[in-house]
Amino acid sequence: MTRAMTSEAPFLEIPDPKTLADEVLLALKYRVGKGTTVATQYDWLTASIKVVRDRIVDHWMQATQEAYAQQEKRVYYLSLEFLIGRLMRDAFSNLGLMDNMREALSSLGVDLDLIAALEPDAALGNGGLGRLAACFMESMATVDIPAHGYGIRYANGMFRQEIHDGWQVELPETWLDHGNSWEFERRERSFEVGFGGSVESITSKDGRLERHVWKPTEHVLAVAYDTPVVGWRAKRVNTLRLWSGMPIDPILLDKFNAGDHIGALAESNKADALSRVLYPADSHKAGQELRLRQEYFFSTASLQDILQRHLSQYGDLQSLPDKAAIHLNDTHPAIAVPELMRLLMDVHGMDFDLAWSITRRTFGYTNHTLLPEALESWPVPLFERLLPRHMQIVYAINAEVLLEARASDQFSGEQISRISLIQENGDRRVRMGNLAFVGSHSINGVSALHTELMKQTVFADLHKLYPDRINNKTNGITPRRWLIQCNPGLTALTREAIGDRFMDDIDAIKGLDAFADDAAFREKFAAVKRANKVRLANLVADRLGIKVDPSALFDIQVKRIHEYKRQLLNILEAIALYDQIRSHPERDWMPRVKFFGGKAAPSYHNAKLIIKLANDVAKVINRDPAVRGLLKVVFVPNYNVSLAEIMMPAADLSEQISTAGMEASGTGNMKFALNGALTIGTLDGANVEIKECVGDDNIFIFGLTTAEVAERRGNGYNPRSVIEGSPELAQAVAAVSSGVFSPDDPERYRELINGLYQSDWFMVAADFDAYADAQRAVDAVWRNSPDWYAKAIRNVARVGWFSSDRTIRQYAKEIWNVPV
Ligand code: 26V
Repeated sequence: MTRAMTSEAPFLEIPDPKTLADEVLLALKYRVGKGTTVATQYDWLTASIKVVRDRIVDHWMQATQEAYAQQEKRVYYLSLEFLIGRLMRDAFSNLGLMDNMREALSSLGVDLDLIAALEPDAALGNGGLGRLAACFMESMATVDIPAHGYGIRYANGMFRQEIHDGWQVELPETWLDHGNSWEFERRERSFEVGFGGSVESITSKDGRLERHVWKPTEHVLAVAYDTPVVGWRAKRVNTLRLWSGMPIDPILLDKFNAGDHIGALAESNKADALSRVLYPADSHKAGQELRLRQEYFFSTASLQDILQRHLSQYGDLQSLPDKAAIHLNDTHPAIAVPELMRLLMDVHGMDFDLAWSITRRTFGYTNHTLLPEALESWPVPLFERLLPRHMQIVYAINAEVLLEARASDQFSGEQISRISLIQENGDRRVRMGNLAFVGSHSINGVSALHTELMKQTVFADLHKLYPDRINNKTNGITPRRWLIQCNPGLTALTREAIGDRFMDDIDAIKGLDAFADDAAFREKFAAVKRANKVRLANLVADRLGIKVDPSALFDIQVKRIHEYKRQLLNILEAIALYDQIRSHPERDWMPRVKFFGGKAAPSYHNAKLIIKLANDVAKVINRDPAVRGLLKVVFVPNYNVSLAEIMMPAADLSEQISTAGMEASGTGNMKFALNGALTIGTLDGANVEIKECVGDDNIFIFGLTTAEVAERRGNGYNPRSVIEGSPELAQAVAAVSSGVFSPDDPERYRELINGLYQSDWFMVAADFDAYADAQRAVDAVWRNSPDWYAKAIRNVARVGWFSSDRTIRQYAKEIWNVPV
């Protein structure tokens, strides 16, 4: 073993390929129980993961011991979603093992890329919010913060999407079929979780109320599964602890022994259900009881774990806020606020005031959406039935907050009712956003614009009451996964141009800016982009049988399908362009491929219809000889992290076209720009800040601003007159509603289009002409290839700020109060 000075990892011991090959053989024999002659590709994958995991464990133990010995403050990141993707490449790369491992495997006749492709995606999240949590875990390890992620180990993560005859079909994703080589099951680390029942009040002899005891009627066990998360150059290894539901044995045994086999099975199913499936909706009401059960299940298990760790180290819970920062990723774990109160008061005997002070000093909360339909609230009767003690505590907190609000003498009755944790009009509901807000010392938005809008809209009154709490932390992405691993070509070219410093300090990527004007460099950059496009073209040819030309402009919109993200605007523009190409064959059109990808919530009718429309439009355009290959439309099924890793590096144009004010931040926008795509986008979410960084000349901004959207909505927006006033749009809309793309069912899109005429809440019509003009401006720049690549290079050079390392350092300094 040498202390290698490879540029990949100068601080690490890098074993030579021979050593690694021997380790893989040993793992294959003793961990998998196979010899080389019978080993499947999958066995080689397992053996390789075990080898790298063993090395990670060494660093893990060290980090854990250090955190303990130094009495470091720990960060606990509570999230119902961690959209991790594959881990093997991440681990090889962060440990500096990629090259030697490739060589080691090759010496054994194994192809690293081939086995890497067999690793299932850990898809324990819906989209941006879950992927952000995964980037944060990697960044916390990288910037050396002692942190634990807490979530649920869903047996079925995000569904697998197939497209049948243009329609989305959802299939279960069984990512654990071959086991999970990364995780450690911790049967001994398990906690009881109760539901239902009643609350007993214990009084002292003289009749004073002493404490409350919750007597739940249902009990399950939360069992921990740990996955190590390794940072860049293995600086630190942190833990992602995911909970799995299990029946409590004695109950099961009792029932079984009493001959109640069905009852025993029912217990077991109930416990199982808690960690069976991820809710596949990201901004659509879940509302089901099981969802609230999942939220409580993982919140209480995590808090019990945190308190146990704290008590065993410090012996006293008063110091909790000094040694633990607990972060709520959206309102999904907001039930942790009354749960911590319950544990502190009912189990550890504190009074309300002390418990409340500790609680507020410990929690921070991030809001990820302003969409009213995604703001969580639970019906009071359901809340009360499932969590009777928490209901009492919510009322007690509410009384405290409302008292404070009234005493401040600055609120009307209506404002007070908006501050209340209980929504009183209509059915009574518990507002989880308000609960998370009042229980936290910091509430942050995820882009500058989003944070301002939070202050003006959902949290206006609470912000007035607690003016120091709302702050901004613009999102970020980890450059390890989203540049170094997914784009080795661009990484190598950048190293050649500016050296290796950017790999440790992404700010240094600024150095590329000077190369934008270097013709030779631009050509190399274009060659890298082309190779990435060829890779995507091959994938599309293999999977879909569609041939696309890598020299065409690759225009990509990949993200969840939602009306506010306006895939419909993009499709309508494709139709208009199609029409133009047919009507004006004499013009010199620039060839373009429009790629779409993304999943729709299974219950979201319009989103599923939009997927069908994209596929219907693709079918017509791709087959029409009059188009002469100048335009292709491709819907790539089952968009997930692994597909993103192929699509982001292959993009020329990044579509970020949400209705202004509706996308909290976006993080795909950052990944595309870092990989050298130019953005076409609205002034929404982090696009605003991306524009500031890359400069107005290197981005295509169009459309209404947030203020203009509000103004139009307020002043009687009339989409019909807008559609009629735009010949291109009118034509495209007429084609869709008359069945040009759905001859088998001409009525298919009638309602979707009626929605445009009647309300067009998402301002598709209002922004159409500006969008189409921006697309023609894109064509003009694309035509001048040196200019295009100069802009693309400037994008790469100028978006280092959107690294999640920067975001995490800001959280550490300004919210968590941990050193970085
Ligand atoms: C809401 C719900 C509602 C009930 C059903 C299940 C469910 C699951 C997730 C959510 C949260 C939606 C919020 C969200 O994903 N926001 C996204 O967060 C990204 C990271 O901050 C940000 O970049 C995106 O703009 C934002 O839409």
